[in-house]
Amino acid sequence: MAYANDCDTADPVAPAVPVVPATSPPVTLKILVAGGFGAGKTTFVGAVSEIEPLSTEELLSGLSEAADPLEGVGEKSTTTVALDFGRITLDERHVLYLFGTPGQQRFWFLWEEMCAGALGAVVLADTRRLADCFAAVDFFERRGIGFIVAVNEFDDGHRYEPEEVREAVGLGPDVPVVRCDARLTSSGTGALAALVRHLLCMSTVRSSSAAPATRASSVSPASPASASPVSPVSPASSSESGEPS
Ligand SMILES: Nc1nc2c(ncn2[C@@H]2O[C@H](COP(=O)(O)OP(=O)(O)OP(=O)(O)O)[C@@H](O)[C@H]2O)c(=O)[nH]1
Ligand SMILES: [Mg+2]
Repeated sequence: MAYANDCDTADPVAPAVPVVPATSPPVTLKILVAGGFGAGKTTFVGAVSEIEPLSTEELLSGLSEAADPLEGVGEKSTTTVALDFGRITLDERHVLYLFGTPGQQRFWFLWEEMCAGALGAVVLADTRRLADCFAAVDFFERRGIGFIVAVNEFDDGHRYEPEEVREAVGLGPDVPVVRCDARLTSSGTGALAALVRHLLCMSTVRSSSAAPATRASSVSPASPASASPVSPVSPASSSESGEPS
């Protein structure tokens, strides 16, 4: 039987989407969970990970308290000194790797390496110390890495409307702000789903704005190259104080 349209997938002999051999390794997707000191990053990764998460918790010392005051997170006794790592298998072809960043300022130098190849990030905000998420927001904005802000609502924290948080943090209208409880798997996966929707939306906008530039460059090879939608890490990095460099 002849088909009038190549996109017709009814032909079982010639599927429109190539079948990937089942033996090839799954595609791995990297997502960061960032935010200020004690915002709930380790808790978040632990709640959504299907494996026992790798965490690098150490007891807080008096010295670290001098650098990162415990005001607002007084119940905390440990901190992440390197990273948290978790995994979510989406399907047999796609696996999500979650990397939780360390929150204390003295470990921010690790963020640069951790963000290499990251698809996007969840920035956890603790409304008791909202300003602590500014550094993470700046970090991802400067590198063009898509992120959402997930407001982790602690029991003793004030409940703000998402739009109030957007205004206080100075987020653009496109950045989603969601509420979450980092202790709950369903809440964490909801935040991750919001991030993936945002990344898909960003990628659609980038491809449609890149299309005319591609056409122009086919006419004139000297036209400036359009930004690559698949390269989330821009070469620019900040050396300003108060932010991971
Ligand atoms: N009530 C409440 N407690 C939470 C929530 N999320 C985290 N916690 C608690 O807050 C404390 C700090 O959480 P962590 O997950 O260690 O925070 P973190 O961001 O990884 O901390 P650092 O790595 O030190 O920056 C822990 O005792 C958690 O149990 C939440 O949504 N609600
Ligand atoms: Mg932690």
